[in-house]
Amino acid sequence: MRRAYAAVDLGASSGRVMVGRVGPGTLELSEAHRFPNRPVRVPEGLRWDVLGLYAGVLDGLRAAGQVDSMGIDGWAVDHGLLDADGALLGNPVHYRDPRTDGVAEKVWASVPAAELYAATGLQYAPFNTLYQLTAARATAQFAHARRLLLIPDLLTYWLTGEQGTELTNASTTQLIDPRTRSWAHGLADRLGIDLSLFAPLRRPGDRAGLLRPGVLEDTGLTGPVPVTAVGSHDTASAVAAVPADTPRFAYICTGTWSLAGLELDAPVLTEESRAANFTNELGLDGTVRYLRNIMGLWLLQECVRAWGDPELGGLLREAAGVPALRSVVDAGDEAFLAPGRMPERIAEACRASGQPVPVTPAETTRCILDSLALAHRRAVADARRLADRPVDVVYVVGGGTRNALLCQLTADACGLPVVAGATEAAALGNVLVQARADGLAGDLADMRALLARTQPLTRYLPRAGTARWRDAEARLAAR
Ligand code: LFR
Repeated sequence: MRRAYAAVDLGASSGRVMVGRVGPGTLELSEAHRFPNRPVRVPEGLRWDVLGLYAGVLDGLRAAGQVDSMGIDGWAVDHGLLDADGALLGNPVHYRDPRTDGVAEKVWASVPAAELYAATGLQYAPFNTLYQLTAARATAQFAHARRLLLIPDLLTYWLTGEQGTELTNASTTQLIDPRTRSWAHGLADRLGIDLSLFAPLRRPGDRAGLLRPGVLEDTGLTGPVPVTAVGSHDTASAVAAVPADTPRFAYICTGTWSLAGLELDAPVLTEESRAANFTNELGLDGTVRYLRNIMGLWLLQECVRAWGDPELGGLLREAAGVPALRSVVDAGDEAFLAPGRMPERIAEACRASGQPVPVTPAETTRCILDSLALAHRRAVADARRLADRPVDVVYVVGGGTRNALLCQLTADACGLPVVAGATEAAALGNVLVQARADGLAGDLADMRALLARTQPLTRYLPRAGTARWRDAEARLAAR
């Protein structure tokens, strides 16, 4: 018997509603609806159009048709604040909004960065929820806030009327202790953060609620339709869907970000790990997502936007013909976080480091892809060293798997075979957690075996010339 699950996956540039049909040993995924996610710049700053996203979810559920359950995953750290009546206070702030500039330093004055890392294992990123809350503290909106819901939990609340805080996404707030997998009470007390702002924790596989009658009416679905908590952090769902057939793998989830690292069964909280800015986010079944955030295809998306949206295929073909590794930038650099002027900012970074300045779109594209591959190489090597784990193969999942040049360059740079597939990894992980809650899938290894059997995978072998990547890495480090 086959069952149907709707997976809502919200990315930084688009949202989609996918339908996964799962039976014993079978899995098919199809797209019901895709809609743009366009952040809006208003006088107060950069905001998410969360009502537009919710409308997209409802449209998608209608297009999906009758399903046995649904689940939502999305990007991390961002949230809505609710008042005492449960109404949303304002549009959620975008993690690229500059309100957190300089905030981390203020937090570190009361809790040093090393102590924060020891308590939470979370990388430094200016947008961690902890810093966003600190930035919001003095606002009128915050004074009225009685509840904070992370974006997938906010939409789940609108769909079901039930409030919760899903654990994998909660781990990106920097208020969770990755050893106990529960709130870091001591840290929150020291920082004056009231944890009762958060709804109770729930875990992937838990029942989050049922679609409200009004939602059934809006979508044409017949109830009861359960909403299942999935790995609601998109990266948690994507890592769950890495189709690995060996434990000796590294993964790179590619999309707006590249998230590169290892799946571990315990966090790495050493000072060396903090210095390397590795994060210990929580995954399914007691796992830890030990990874580094790399700017990812955001760099290219922003350039393409600046160039007036040329056709990507042609641009990538031209970029493949540009000589390799002429100039590289640090694709982990926070300087690239904000939107705008990306081609110029990349050119400036090359100029400032005494490298040839890319001029044409093809040259800039090549610089970006070489830089991403180099950052992938560094992240995989650092993760192996810091976690003391062997790696034989790198799995690339997510939207970047469509970019064959990036996959090949990643194999070359890492000096390891790359297996690319599961383009809609987050949706696949989302579906499988729902199927498992229904008794149709087993443990993580079982889920991965099913994916390895059902997803088209492409293998890229490293080409000769690893030394050139080592040289480029040394060049970048010397600057
Ligand atoms: C990827 C992602 C990353 C997170 C970033 C901001 O979509 O969720 O894991 O660091 O977005 O939320």
